[in-house]
Amino acid sequence: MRARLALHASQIKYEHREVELKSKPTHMLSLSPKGTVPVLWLPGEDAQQKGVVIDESLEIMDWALRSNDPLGWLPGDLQDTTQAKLLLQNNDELFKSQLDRYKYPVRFGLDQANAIKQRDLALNTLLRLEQLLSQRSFLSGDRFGMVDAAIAPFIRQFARVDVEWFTNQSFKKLISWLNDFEHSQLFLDVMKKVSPRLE
Ligand SMILES: N[C@@H](CCC(=O)N[C@@H](CS)C(=O)NCC(=O)O)C(=O)O
Repeated sequence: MRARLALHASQIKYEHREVELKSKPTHMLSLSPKGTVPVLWLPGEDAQQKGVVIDESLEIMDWALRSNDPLGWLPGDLQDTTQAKLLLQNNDELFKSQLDRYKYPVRFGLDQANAIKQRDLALNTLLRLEQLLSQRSFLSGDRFGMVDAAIAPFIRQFARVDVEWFTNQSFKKLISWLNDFEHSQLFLDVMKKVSPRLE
C-alpha cells in the first residue's frame, strides 16, 4: 500500500499487477526471487527487457518521489530527513515485528498473553507518534507526506486487530490522523480493487 501511495502521489503512470501470494506468478519470481511484494519493474530496452527491479517498498517510494514529487512528499530539510529516517527505521525494524506477532501469534508460536505483550510493547511507538502529532499536523510536518504514507498502512493494520481496544486508547491525535487517512481521496484511489494476474 505504501508503494502504491507514493506512486500515486508522484503521478507517474504505471501498470498495477495484483498478485496472489498463494500462487506467485513465475514472471514476478524471475524478476525478484525473494517473492515478496511490492516489486517495481522498469523494463529495459534490450530483448529480454530485464531492466531494473526495485523490490523494497521504501526504495520504491523513494524512487517514485525522487522522479517526481508534485505534492512535496519528500522531507524538506536535513532535520526532517533525519526525523523521517528514525521514524521509518523504528516502524520497519521494531513496530512491524510487534504488529506481526500481535496479529498472527500462532505463526510465531505465541499464546494470547504473549500476543497482548507485543501489543503493549508497540504502545511505545504509538505514544511517540501521538506526541509528534501534538506538535505538528502530520508525521511529515504540516502536510501529509512520505513518512505518513509509509507508516499509516501499518497503524491501520494494528488498529484493525482489535478496533474497540484501539479506539479506546488515549492517543486521540493518532486515531484521528488514521481516520482522516482512511477517509481521504488518496486512500480511496489506491484501494481500488485490481484483479490478480496469475501468469
Ligand atoms: N521489506 C519488504 C517486506 C515486504 C513483505 O514482507 N511483503 C509481504 C506482503 S505485505 C509479502 O510479500 N510476503 C510474502 C508472502 O506472504 O509470501 C518491503 O517492505 O518491501
